[in-house]
Amino acid sequence: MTDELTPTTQPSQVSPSAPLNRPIVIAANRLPVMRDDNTESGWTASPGGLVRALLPMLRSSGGTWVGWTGEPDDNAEPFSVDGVDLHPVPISAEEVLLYYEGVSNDGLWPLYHDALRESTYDSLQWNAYRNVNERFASTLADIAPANAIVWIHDYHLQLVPAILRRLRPDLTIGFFLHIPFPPYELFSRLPWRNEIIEGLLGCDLVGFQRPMGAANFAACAQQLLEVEEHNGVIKLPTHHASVGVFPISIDFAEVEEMAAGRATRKLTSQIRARLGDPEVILLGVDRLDYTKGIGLRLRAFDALLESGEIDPERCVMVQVATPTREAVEHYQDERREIEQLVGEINGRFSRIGLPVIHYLYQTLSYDELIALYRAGDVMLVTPFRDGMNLVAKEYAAAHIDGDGVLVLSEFAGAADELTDAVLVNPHDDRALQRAIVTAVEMHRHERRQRMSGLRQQVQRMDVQGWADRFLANLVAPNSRS
Ligand code: GDG
Repeated sequence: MTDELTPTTQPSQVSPSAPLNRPIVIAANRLPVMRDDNTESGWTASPGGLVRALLPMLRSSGGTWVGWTGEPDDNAEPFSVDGVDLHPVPISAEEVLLYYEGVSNDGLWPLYHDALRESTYDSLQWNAYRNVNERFASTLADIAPANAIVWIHDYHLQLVPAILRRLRPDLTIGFFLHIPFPPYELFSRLPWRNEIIEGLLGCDLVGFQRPMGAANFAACAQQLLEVEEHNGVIKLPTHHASVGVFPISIDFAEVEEMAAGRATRKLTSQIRARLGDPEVILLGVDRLDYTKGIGLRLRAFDALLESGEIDPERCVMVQVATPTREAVEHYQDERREIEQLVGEINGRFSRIGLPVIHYLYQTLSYDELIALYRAGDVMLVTPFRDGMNLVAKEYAAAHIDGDGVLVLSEFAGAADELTDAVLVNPHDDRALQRAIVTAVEMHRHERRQRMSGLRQQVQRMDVQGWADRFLANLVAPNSRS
């Protein structure tokens, strides 16, 4: 990377100021709601900081969220939840296979995460991806009020910005990529590489989690389309596209408040008791995804039990692996491998009534998750590659007792900010084992000092600040003139 890219190598600095006073329209593959028979509308807001940060903004700006309901061939009419207008985009069962499971999750996902699995490039799938992107763009063009701000999210919708700009040049268009953007050497494998870059350059502002993602994108644009990037701005005949860094975060206050509740405290004690009151609880919480490094972590734990560096009478591990993308073959393989490993390790090191690994292939309630974070003495976040990793930030926010150690992969976006974690290269098996032992044996004084640093950082840079900074940069004059 050259120094010319410096403006994109630090989180963007324009600070939020006055409210935007312009309608905002959000587009993401999924609507921020799930079906709930106990509510009048039949829907309830999905859990998660992103939804909580964006919904109030939409409510006050009179904006809309455009996305898929998650059910194939669902022709749901526009509806409202908690005062926010939602506009469904229908996706057929065939498109789910081709656009969602195919291009998005079997093609782009592995490639953008350093090609950890073989990616599929199929022109039939790509046609479906393009069609769905065109449908999103024309829906946005139909419903966005004049001069609105449109904020598009993630790798499923990378063609939308350019199509939308052609249809509605009056709009201000931003895009945020939640996952890493790969280096040119990997990205250039894609048969549709130019189309994706052209799609994203339809934006006024393209945002990334880490400086490297922004720099990779700018380099790909320069190499593939021969555009000039200067000070984080790419000048195009129709407009200027800015490139910036906006590390996403969580709702710190909400997690902290939940962690402090009496019910959580009770549940945390129950969890510890049910685990046999061990001295140290090691915890992993991930979607069961091959990027998250669950297998590496289990193998490191296995090696430490084998060598005697970790005593199964003192330490237990809890691994929550949330079901995800179960129709994609790579995910079925990953699940089989992890479950075999858990079985082997438990077979050798458990005692009757006291498994050494407690494995849950389940989605827990958020309350249970927060209680589990509180119970965890050592949190293991060891992805091979991750855009940010919100679990790392949630763990710090939940540790209101000021104790607990985070072991964090250098390859997670969170590693840029959470420098008080025990940072590790998870590809180095011995280094990962050493990091786990360091965390387990760490002196209380050091644990508290590091946890205080982690909590301050997450509190200072929460999800509301992230959304405000992105929007402030999107409407800032220097991003478009
Ligand atoms: C993508 C990027 C980036 C997990 N298990 C349960 C549960 N969760 C929640 C966690 C957390 C979220 O899911 C996972 O977020 P991550 O950031 O760790 O990972 P991805 O899903 O891969 O997200 C990632 C993120 O987008 C945001 O930009 O950080 O890098 O890959 O919030 O709490 N929630 C509940 N039960 C579970 O069992 N309720």
